Amino acid sequence: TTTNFSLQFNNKVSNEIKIEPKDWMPDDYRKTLIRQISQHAHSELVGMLPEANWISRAPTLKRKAILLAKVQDEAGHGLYLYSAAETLNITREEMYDQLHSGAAKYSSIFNYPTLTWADVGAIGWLVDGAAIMNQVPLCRSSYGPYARGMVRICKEESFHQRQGFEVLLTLSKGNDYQKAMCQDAINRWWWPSLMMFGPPDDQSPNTLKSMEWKIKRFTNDELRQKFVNVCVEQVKVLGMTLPDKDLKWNEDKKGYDFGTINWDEFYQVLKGNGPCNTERLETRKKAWEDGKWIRDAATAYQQKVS
Ligand code: FAQ
Repeated sequence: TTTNFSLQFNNKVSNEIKIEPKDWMPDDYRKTLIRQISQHAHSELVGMLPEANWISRAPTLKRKAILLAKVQDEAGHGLYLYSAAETLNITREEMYDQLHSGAAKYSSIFNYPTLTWADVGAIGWLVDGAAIMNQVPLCRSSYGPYARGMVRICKEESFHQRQGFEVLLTLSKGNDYQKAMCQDAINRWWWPSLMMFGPPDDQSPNTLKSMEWKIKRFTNDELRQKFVNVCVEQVKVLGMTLPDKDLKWNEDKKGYDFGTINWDEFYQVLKGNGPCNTERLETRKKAWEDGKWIRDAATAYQQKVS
């Protein structure tokens, strides 16, 4: 009976036994996973666009090769995640439709523009840094295919984060113009990076249930706080500053207090009103349409050989 299945499910979750695709699971657990994993996958795909903007203008051949590899990694992450979501009984076509129609979200962060080369560094350091903070705990997610996929993704994200930091470190040792470019990129990416962790816990409708199901292991605010603590130290190595005059060590919580996040901006970006929402979605849809001929050819070939 459903009650028995439900008991088994709860037992597995509380004993840290992974839930696998063929196991019984509550409908809402499945729905939540499909929502989170597919939106994560969409973020990886759309996330390629801001940085890809600099592939043709990278300052050296070495930087170009590194950036190309990083952007390709993001495509790979998208593919692992779509595969993980497919095990929950949704097709890739359905997921793409949801992305292209605007029914599914992707991370707010990718709706900001990449104005200078330093943005490539800031994305690696801050955006990939925030992604790692959020995703390392997802390696322990209760759903097996998601948890396993996250292991490799996190290894690659660590390399991305370091390459970004190294881009900024190089700029920070450069001339006055390069230093200013580095600081400007940090200033523009800092607050949107904090928004990546999602709304504050008391305004996050999904956190409670996702924590109970061990899909999420930490709340949005907990991860945001860890990220702030790490960045405050790392920015010192760059000899730069974070654009927040309210950053202050708080001995009681053994972490840094920080200024107020502009949640109005966050919700505007979610509604489609960020600086690059339209451009990102259009680019993504065009890539999909431009690829139609190869999908058609592959399907025709498959029919011929089978
Ligand atoms: N942007 O109740 P919660 C990357 C939505 S990293 C847009 O707190 P939840 C790597 C949320 O979906 C970025 N929407 O939701 C990379 C929900 O709306 P819904 C991707 C956001 O799920 C680097 C509503 O607000 N990472 O791609 C955002 O418990 C460089 C209420 O929020 C992941 O997806 C946001 N920032 O917690 C790639 C990690 N925050 O769905 C290329 C996995 C919240 O009900 C280059 N995901 N919303 O319509 C998660 O950990 C969670 O889904 C959270 C949100 C923490 C993002």
